[in-house]
Amino acid sequence: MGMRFNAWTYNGKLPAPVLEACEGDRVKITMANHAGTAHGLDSHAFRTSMMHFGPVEPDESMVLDKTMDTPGAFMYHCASGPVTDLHIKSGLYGAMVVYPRDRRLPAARELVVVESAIYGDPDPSGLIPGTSPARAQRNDPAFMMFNGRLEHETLAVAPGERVRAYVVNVGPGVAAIHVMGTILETVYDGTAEVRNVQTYGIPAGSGAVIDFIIPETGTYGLVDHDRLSYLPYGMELTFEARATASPAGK
Ligand SMILES: [Cu+2]
Repeated sequence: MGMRFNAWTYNGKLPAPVLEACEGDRVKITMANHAGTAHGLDSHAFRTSMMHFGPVEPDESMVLDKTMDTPGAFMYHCASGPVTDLHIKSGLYGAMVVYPRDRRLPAARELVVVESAIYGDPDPSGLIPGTSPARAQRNDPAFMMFNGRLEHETLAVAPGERVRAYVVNVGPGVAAIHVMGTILETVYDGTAEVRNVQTYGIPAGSGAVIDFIIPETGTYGLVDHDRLSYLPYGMELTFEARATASPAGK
Protein backbone atom coordinates (compact mmCIF):
# COMPACT_ATOMS: atom_id res chain seq x y z
CA MET A 1 0.00 0.00 0.00
CA GLY A 2 1.36 3.36 -0.93
CA MET A 3 1.29 6.16 1.59
CA ARG A 4 0.68 9.82 0.88
CA PHE A 5 1.21 12.82 3.12
CA ASN A 6 -0.43 16.22 2.90
CA ALA A 7 2.81 18.14 3.30
CA TRP A 8 3.45 21.85 3.50
CA THR A 9 6.04 22.57 0.85
CA TYR A 10 8.34 25.07 -0.79
CA ASN A 11 7.68 24.93 -4.55
CA GLY A 12 5.51 21.84 -4.16
CA LYS A 13 8.44 19.57 -3.29
CA LEU A 14 9.22 17.38 -0.26
CA PRO A 15 11.97 18.02 0.62
CA ALA A 16 12.19 21.49 -0.88
CA PRO A 17 14.38 21.99 -3.98
CA VAL A 18 18.14 21.76 -3.45
CA LEU A 19 19.69 25.23 -3.50
CA GLU A 20 23.22 25.35 -4.90
CA ALA A 21 25.84 28.09 -4.71
CA CYS A 22 29.60 28.47 -4.69
CA GLU A 23 31.65 29.97 -1.91
CA GLY A 24 31.95 33.69 -2.71
CA ASP A 25 28.67 33.84 -4.66
CA ARG A 26 26.19 36.53 -3.80
CA VAL A 27 22.95 34.65 -3.23
CA LYS A 28 19.52 36.20 -3.38
CA ILE A 29 16.56 34.07 -2.29
CA THR A 30 13.03 35.41 -2.68
CA MET A 31 10.36 33.54 -0.75
CA ALA A 32 6.80 34.43 -1.75
CA ASN A 33 4.16 33.22 0.66
CA HIS A 34 1.16 31.86 -1.26
CA ALA A 35 -0.23 30.03 1.77
CA GLY A 36 -2.87 31.01 4.28
CA THR A 37 -0.60 31.50 7.27
CA ALA A 38 2.72 33.25 7.95
CA HIS A 39 5.94 31.49 6.86
CA GLY A 40 9.61 32.29 6.49
CA LEU A 41 12.90 30.88 5.26
CA ASP A 42 16.02 30.35 7.36
CA SER A 43 19.07 29.01 5.55
CA HIS A 44 21.88 27.91 7.82
CA ALA A 45 24.36 28.95 5.12
CA PHE A 46 23.66 32.63 5.84
CA ARG A 47 25.35 34.86 8.41
CA THR A 48 22.72 37.52 8.88
CA SER A 49 20.22 38.72 11.44
CA MET A 50 17.54 36.09 12.04
CA MET A 51 15.02 38.88 11.58
CA HIS A 52 15.65 38.54 7.83
CA PHE A 53 14.26 34.99 7.91
CA GLY A 54 10.66 36.08 8.35
CA PRO A 55 7.95 35.30 9.05
CA VAL A 56 6.01 37.01 6.29
CA GLU A 57 2.25 37.18 6.07
CA PRO A 58 0.19 35.51 3.32
CA ASP A 59 0.59 37.17 -0.11
CA GLU A 60 3.79 38.88 1.01
CA SER A 61 7.37 38.02 0.18
CA MET A 62 10.83 38.32 1.68
CA VAL A 63 14.33 38.44 0.26
CA LEU A 64 17.57 37.02 1.63
CA ASP A 65 20.64 38.58 0.01
CA LYS A 66 24.13 37.69 1.16
CA THR A 67 27.50 36.47 -0.02
CA MET A 68 28.21 32.84 0.83
CA ASP A 69 31.45 32.48 2.77
CA THR A 70 31.35 28.90 4.06
CA PRO A 71 31.17 25.72 1.97
CA GLY A 72 29.12 22.79 3.18
CA ALA A 73 25.76 21.03 3.24
CA PHE A 74 23.30 23.27 5.03
CA MET A 75 19.71 22.93 6.14
CA TYR A 76 17.10 25.48 5.24
CA HIS A 77 13.62 25.59 6.69
CA CYS A 78 10.60 27.65 7.58
CA ALA A 79 10.98 30.31 10.25
CA SER A 80 7.64 31.26 11.70
CA GLY A 81 8.27 32.37 15.27
CA PRO A 82 7.03 30.09 18.05
CA VAL A 83 5.31 27.68 15.62
CA THR A 84 8.48 27.06 13.59
CA ASP A 85 8.86 23.47 14.79
CA LEU A 86 5.42 22.45 13.53
CA HIS A 87 6.06 24.18 10.19
CA ILE A 88 9.36 22.35 9.69
CA LYS A 89 7.85 19.03 10.65
CA SER A 90 5.01 19.60 8.18
CA GLY A 91 7.52 19.61 5.32
CA LEU A 92 9.10 23.05 5.01
CA TYR A 93 12.76 22.04 4.79
CA GLY A 94 15.47 21.34 2.28
CA ALA A 95 19.21 21.25 1.62
CA MET A 96 21.42 24.09 0.46
CA VAL A 97 24.84 23.10 -0.86
CA VAL A 98 27.65 25.65 -0.94
CA TYR A 99 30.57 24.30 -2.99
CA PRO A 100 34.15 25.33 -2.20
CA ARG A 101 35.51 27.97 -4.61
CA ASP A 102 39.20 27.24 -4.88
CA ARG A 103 39.52 23.78 -3.54
CA ARG A 104 38.93 21.04 -6.03
CA LEU A 105 37.51 17.86 -4.52
CA PRO A 106 38.14 14.52 -6.25
CA ALA A 107 35.63 13.57 -8.95
CA ALA A 108 32.69 11.70 -7.47
CA ARG A 109 29.17 10.58 -8.14
CA GLU A 110 27.20 13.07 -6.07
CA LEU A 111 23.82 12.95 -4.40
CA VAL A 112 21.91 14.91 -1.79
CA VAL A 113 20.38 13.06 1.16
CA VAL A 114 17.83 14.80 3.39
CA GLU A 115 16.77 12.80 6.43
CA SER A 116 13.44 13.71 7.98
CA ALA A 117 10.30 12.34 9.57
CA ILE A 118 6.53 12.27 9.24
CA TYR A 119 4.54 13.00 12.37
CA GLY A 120 1.10 11.71 11.46
CA ASP A 121 -0.72 8.43 11.03
CA PRO A 122 -2.23 7.13 7.80
CA ASP A 123 -5.99 6.62 7.45
CA PRO A 124 -7.23 3.33 5.91
CA SER A 125 -6.63 4.70 2.41
CA GLY A 126 -2.96 5.39 3.24
CA LEU A 127 -3.37 9.16 3.42
CA ILE A 128 -1.67 11.03 6.26
CA PRO A 129 -3.81 14.14 6.46
CA GLY A 130 -1.23 16.31 8.22
CA THR A 131 1.18 16.68 11.10
CA SER A 132 0.00 15.66 14.55
CA PRO A 133 0.94 18.50 16.93
CA ALA A 134 1.16 16.03 19.82
CA ARG A 135 3.54 13.76 17.92
CA ALA A 136 5.57 16.77 16.80
CA GLN A 137 5.91 18.06 20.32
CA ARG A 138 7.09 14.67 21.57
CA ASN A 139 9.56 14.34 18.66
CA ASP A 140 7.73 11.10 17.98
CA PRO A 141 7.77 10.26 14.27
CA ALA A 142 5.38 7.75 12.70
CA PHE A 143 8.25 6.92 10.35
CA MET A 144 11.42 8.41 8.96
CA MET A 145 12.74 8.66 5.45
CA PHE A 146 15.39 9.85 3.04
CA ASN A 147 14.55 12.53 0.48
CA GLY A 148 10.85 12.60 1.35
CA ARG A 149 10.18 9.12 0.00
CA LEU A 150 9.77 5.56 1.18
CA GLU A 151 10.83 4.05 -2.14
CA HIS A 152 14.18 4.57 -3.81
CA GLU A 153 15.59 3.36 -7.05
CA THR A 154 18.85 1.48 -6.75
CA LEU A 155 21.74 3.69 -7.81
CA ALA A 156 24.23 2.21 -10.25
CA VAL A 157 27.88 2.75 -9.36
CA ALA A 158 31.18 1.25 -10.43
CA PRO A 159 33.78 -0.63 -8.43
CA GLY A 160 36.39 1.87 -7.24
CA GLU A 161 34.05 4.79 -7.71
CA ARG A 162 33.89 7.61 -5.19
CA VAL A 163 30.43 8.63 -4.03
CA ARG A 164 29.82 11.97 -2.34
CA ALA A 165 26.65 12.43 -0.29
CA TYR A 166 25.62 15.90 0.84
CA VAL A 167 23.66 14.88 3.91
CA VAL A 168 21.30 17.16 5.82
CA ASN A 169 19.54 15.94 8.95
CA VAL A 170 16.20 17.63 9.62
CA GLY A 171 15.71 15.44 12.67
CA PRO A 172 14.58 14.29 15.08
CA GLY A 173 17.75 13.15 16.80
CA VAL A 174 21.25 12.54 15.54
CA ALA A 175 21.55 10.86 12.15
CA ALA A 176 24.09 8.04 12.44
CA ILE A 177 25.09 7.87 8.78
CA HIS A 178 26.66 4.59 7.78
CA VAL A 179 27.20 2.84 4.49
CA MET A 180 26.80 -0.91 4.76
CA GLY A 181 29.74 -2.55 3.04
CA THR A 182 32.32 0.21 3.26
CA ILE A 183 34.02 2.80 5.46
CA LEU A 184 33.45 6.53 5.08
CA GLU A 185 36.65 7.67 3.39
CA THR A 186 36.37 11.40 4.18
CA VAL A 187 33.75 13.41 6.05
CA TYR A 188 33.80 17.19 5.60
CA ASP A 189 32.07 18.84 8.54
CA GLY A 190 32.68 22.57 8.73
CA THR A 191 36.43 22.91 8.34
CA ALA A 192 37.03 19.54 9.99
CA GLU A 193 37.92 16.54 7.87
CA VAL A 194 37.56 13.12 9.36
CA ARG A 195 38.92 10.06 7.63
CA ASN A 196 38.03 6.39 7.71
CA VAL A 197 35.09 6.42 10.11
CA GLN A 198 32.45 3.71 10.11
CA THR A 199 29.52 5.94 11.06
CA TYR A 200 29.20 9.70 11.27
CA GLY A 201 26.81 11.57 13.54
CA ILE A 202 24.95 14.59 12.18
CA PRO A 203 22.71 16.36 14.69
CA ALA A 204 19.30 17.71 13.77
CA GLY A 205 19.72 21.01 11.96
CA SER A 206 23.13 20.17 10.57
CA GLY A 207 24.79 18.62 7.55
CA ALA A 208 28.01 17.03 6.38
CA VAL A 209 29.63 16.01 3.12
CA ILE A 210 30.39 12.31 3.16
CA ASP A 211 32.73 10.60 0.67
CA PHE A 212 32.96 6.86 0.39
CA ILE A 213 34.55 4.59 -2.15
CA ILE A 214 32.85 1.52 -3.57
CA PRO A 215 35.43 -1.19 -2.91
CA GLU A 216 34.27 -3.91 -5.29
CA THR A 217 31.28 -5.20 -7.23
CA GLY A 218 28.25 -5.81 -5.09
CA THR A 219 25.61 -4.02 -3.06
CA TYR A 220 26.01 -1.18 -0.55
CA GLY A 221 23.44 0.64 1.54
CA LEU A 222 23.43 4.12 3.06
CA VAL A 223 21.44 4.01 6.28
CA ASP A 224 20.92 5.80 9.56
CA HIS A 225 22.28 3.17 11.92
CA ASP A 226 20.15 4.49 14.76
CA ARG A 227 16.99 4.21 12.64
CA LEU A 228 17.32 0.70 11.28
CA SER A 229 13.81 0.03 12.59
CA TYR A 230 12.61 2.07 9.60
CA LEU A 231 14.35 -0.18 7.07
CA PRO A 232 11.06 -2.01 6.39
CA TYR A 233 9.64 1.39 5.39
CA GLY A 234 12.39 1.80 2.83
CA MET A 235 14.81 4.04 4.72
CA GLU A 236 17.88 2.97 2.79
CA LEU A 237 19.67 4.21 -0.30
CA THR A 238 21.07 1.23 -2.17
CA PHE A 239 24.09 1.31 -4.47
CA GLU A 240 24.70 -1.52 -6.90
CA ALA A 241 28.21 -1.85 -8.29
CA ARG A 242 28.54 -3.81 -11.49
CA ALA A 243 31.79 -4.37 -13.29
CA THR A 244 30.42 -2.77 -16.48
CA ALA A 245 29.39 0.61 -14.98
CA SER A 246 31.75 3.52 -15.63
CA PRO A 247 32.82 5.83 -12.81
CA ALA A 248 31.70 9.47 -12.72
CA GLY A 249 34.11 11.88 -14.37
CA LYS A 250 35.89 9.19 -16.35
CU1 LIG B 1 6.04 28.11 7.94
